[in-house]
Amino acid sequence: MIELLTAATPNGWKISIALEEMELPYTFRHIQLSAQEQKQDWYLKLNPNGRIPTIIDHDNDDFAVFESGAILIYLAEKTGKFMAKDVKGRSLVIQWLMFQMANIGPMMGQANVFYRYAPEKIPYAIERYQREVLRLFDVLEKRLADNEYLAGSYSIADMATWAWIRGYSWSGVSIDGMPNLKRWLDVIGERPAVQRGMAVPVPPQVIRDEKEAIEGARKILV
Ligand SMILES: N[C@@H](CCC(=O)N[C@@H](CS)C(=O)NCC(=O)O)C(=O)O
Repeated sequence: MIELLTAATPNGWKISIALEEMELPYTFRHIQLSAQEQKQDWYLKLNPNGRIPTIIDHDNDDFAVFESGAILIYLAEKTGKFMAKDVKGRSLVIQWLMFQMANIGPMMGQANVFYRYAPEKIPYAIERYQREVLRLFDVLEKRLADNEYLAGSYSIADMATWAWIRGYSWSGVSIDGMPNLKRWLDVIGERPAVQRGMAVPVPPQVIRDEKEAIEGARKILV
């Protein structure tokens, strides 16, 4: 059985979505980020970066995996699902997964920090990160104009990217004028496994009280 250590954030949802899509049995443990549970010694032994998500594969010598992109690749290779097996197809999935890991997540994360959480509003920082987020969205929009999904078939790259893009309004940007991105967001959002994954560890609507979300995020920003 896989154990998922997670919280209700985009990087956490990627993995619960993937576990649901892959129909892998799993248990989950909610890590209380605002209580800094992710910085405790027992957790750092599993994830030296002190962030969620982490998985422990109890069917594979209690093997722990951290970094959400690495977890997705591990699960795809374990199940043989949602990642092509030929060299080029596999590379395409990894390219778009890396694009999410290195760009979409970090830039939307910074846009959220400066637009939503920072007690002091710094227009230069807000504009810089929102502009970069929109540039990245345009890369996706162009890719999705000719492709139903990012890497051909629906893959772990879509799961990882979708979990972030769905929160575009939280970053203070709009996807108006991006019909392909909107189509892709809607199609993936309708998948029953995605909806089940989004309810782990708590359904998004439960935590979408804006004030509570901002206070929680401020507690972990250093
Ligand atoms: N690159 C990491 C990023 C993980 C990450 O930033 N997780 C956030 C939640 S989305 C977190 O645990 N924050 C708590 C903290 O910074 O202490 C991954 O993809 O796994």
